[in-house]
Amino acid sequence: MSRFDQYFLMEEADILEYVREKYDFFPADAQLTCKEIGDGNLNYVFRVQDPATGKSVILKHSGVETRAHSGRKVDIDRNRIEAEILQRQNELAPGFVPKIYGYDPVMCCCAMEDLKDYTILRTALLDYRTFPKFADQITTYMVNILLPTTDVALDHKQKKALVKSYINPDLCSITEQLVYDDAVGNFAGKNYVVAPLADFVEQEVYADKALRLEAAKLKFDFMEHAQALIHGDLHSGSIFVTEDSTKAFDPEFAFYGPMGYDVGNVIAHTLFALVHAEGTLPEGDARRTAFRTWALETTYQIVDLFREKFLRKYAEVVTDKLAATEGFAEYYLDGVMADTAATAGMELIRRIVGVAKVKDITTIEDENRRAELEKALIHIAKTLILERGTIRTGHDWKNVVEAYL
Ligand code: SR1
Ligand code: MG
Repeated sequence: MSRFDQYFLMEEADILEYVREKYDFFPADAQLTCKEIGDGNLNYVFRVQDPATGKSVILKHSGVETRAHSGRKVDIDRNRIEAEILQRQNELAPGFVPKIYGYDPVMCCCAMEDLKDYTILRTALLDYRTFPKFADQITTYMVNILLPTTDVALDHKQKKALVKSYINPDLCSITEQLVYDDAVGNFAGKNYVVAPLADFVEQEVYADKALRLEAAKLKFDFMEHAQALIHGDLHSGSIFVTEDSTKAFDPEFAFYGPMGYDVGNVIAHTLFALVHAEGTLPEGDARRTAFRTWALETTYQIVDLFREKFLRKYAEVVTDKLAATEGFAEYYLDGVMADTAATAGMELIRRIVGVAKVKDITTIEDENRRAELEKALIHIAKTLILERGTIRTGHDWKNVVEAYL
């Protein structure tokens, strides 16, 4: 009999006892420390460390309710989905995700590698740090983890079994509501924006019928297009970086969905980082110029490198005979690029008007400047959504982004 045979929400002291009982990472006499370090909306993240050796491990533990105490119940199976997916992704893209040491379905607790030398990408970008290898690394990660999970590459029965295994209704419901419904309709009535942006959002977002129709189409595409096993929440807070390395984590929103959802998310948050620099550094500041150059180049490189690597990988992994027909890979990629543009557009709008805002914009203190930049992003977002079928290459993205920013 163990205290950990039945689920309960663990705190730091419980985690210390739990680690000793379940794992043999540390010597029995080690004076371990434990600290809760999570800052996300959903889970608890504990670092357990042996100060004598510096050795440490991360324990990610799910509660039945979000840690934000929103009253929202979220299936604790998300922890299983996350652990399994990270293991699968480590096989598909070795070195691009943290290592998983174990998963406990009773306590809904996953033990994983502590990436102590890494910084969360958003934190680094808010400090105006730039990462010249990021576009190359994140596109390798996305192509390598997405394409091999599709019907293009997998036996179709095996793929359908995966769709079933990774069905993730609670987390998908959050996305359906926050990214689609609330972004264009404020259906939950909880949206808010800074005062100088309010009229603009009423007219340009909530009252725009054409935009709402496209958002409805995109929401149903998100729900119905079981294309690839996607990360599902690949913003800059879900990515760790060093100068030389990129690792994606926190795939608890993962499910079978449109792969452009991941690519579009990455790009939306590169643009948020750009706007943060433009809104917080004075014009003419060398850091602002350097950051702008990096953020814009990175945005366009992500698109072009993804395209290039996607077509190369497609030829390598395709097993479906019809999907190998000349011209089909390009047709398939066009669909992914349209989803990429549209997702980036929805993500930009929802983070500006909705409840799940990002520090990139909330830390711009001058409300007028913030509203000006948010308007530019909303114009970009609307173009990305309404004209998504024509925005395919880095050059196409440049035309859209630099028309407003
Ligand atoms: C209630 S969760 C709010 C947001 O945080 C997550 O990271 C997802 O982006 C979600 O939409
Ligand atoms: Mg998260």
